[in-house]
Amino acid sequence: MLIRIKKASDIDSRELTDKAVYESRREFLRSAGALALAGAAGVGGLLASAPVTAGAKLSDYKKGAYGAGLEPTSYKDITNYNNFYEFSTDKEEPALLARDFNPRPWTLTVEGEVEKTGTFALEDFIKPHALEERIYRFRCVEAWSMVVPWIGIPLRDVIKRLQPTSKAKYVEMRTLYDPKRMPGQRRSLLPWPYLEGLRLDEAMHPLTLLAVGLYGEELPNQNGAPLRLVVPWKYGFKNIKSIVSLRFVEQEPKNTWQVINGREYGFYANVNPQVDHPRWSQARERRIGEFLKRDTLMFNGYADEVAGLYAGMDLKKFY
Ligand SMILES: Nc1nc2c(c(=O)[nH]1)N[C@H]1C(S)=C(S)[C@@H](COP(=O)(O)O)O[C@H]1N2
Ligand SMILES: [Mo]
Repeated sequence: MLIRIKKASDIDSRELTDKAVYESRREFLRSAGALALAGAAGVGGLLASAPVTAGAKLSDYKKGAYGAGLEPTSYKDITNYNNFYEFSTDKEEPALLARDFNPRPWTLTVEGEVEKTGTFALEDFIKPHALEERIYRFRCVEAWSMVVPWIGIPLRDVIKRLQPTSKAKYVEMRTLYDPKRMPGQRRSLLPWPYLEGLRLDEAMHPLTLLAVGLYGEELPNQNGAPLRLVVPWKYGFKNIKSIVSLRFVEQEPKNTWQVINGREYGFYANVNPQVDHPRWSQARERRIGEFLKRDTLMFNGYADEVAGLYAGMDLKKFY
């Protein structure tokens, strides 16, 4: 099954939730069903037979100092209203289509301007005793938001251990590319694998988290198991899921949404109510589970912590 709607460069997230994709949904689901059957029959092998570990309780984490006054969005909404194009462009389908994705074992590749290059098992990367809960606001570029009780470790702790060289100015992250396990990758919706980047000082900021869980459990597959980025002052698309590689580089990388449509999606993607998306306002947002819209906050409410990173930059130009 291959649905080619348009060239990837012609599309964006708003259109993708539109009618064309909606109409292809049945066919897509049918094909996903066929895949699950193939797995059960042993054709897809590992897919259906491996134990599903997502959802296991995490016990050893400490409570972080963030989230005072924030009411977490329900577990149901956080895990059934997702953007994860590797599985579907629909918000509700990733929960279903990612159900049999097995995120274990998982390895991470570290490359580029860093002393400790190599391939690491996830377990060597994330030390369980270092885990911390952080309740953060989460703001999608589509003008909806959530509050998520993440569990993870500051990315800075990982980066320090890897010892970037003096040439490392940015870190580039990639999602797994495996069309057998990620049915959305059989369509050329996005240039796979999904890629995101941060300036090294953004990556080293204490708020920037590598998340392995939410609501006290390992990450559900649809939320980016087993490891995803959380940068709470940036739009949702920066928060890359199911990461398999970190690459330290000198030049600013081109992130996936910027490649698709650089006029509408930039590298920085800082939440900013004063800079509208070319086709809609970013001044307000709908918090999932709430009725009335809220005002969007500068840097998503984290201005005190992060505004200094962008001192002197024209945020209309570096959007
Ligand atoms: N690999 C990958 N990462 C991704 C996406 C995606 O489609 N693929 N979607 C992004 C977008 S647009 C958003 S809003 C968030 C959604 O995260 P959530 O489903 O956990 O709420 O994931 C981001 N990370
Ligand atoms: Mo998003």
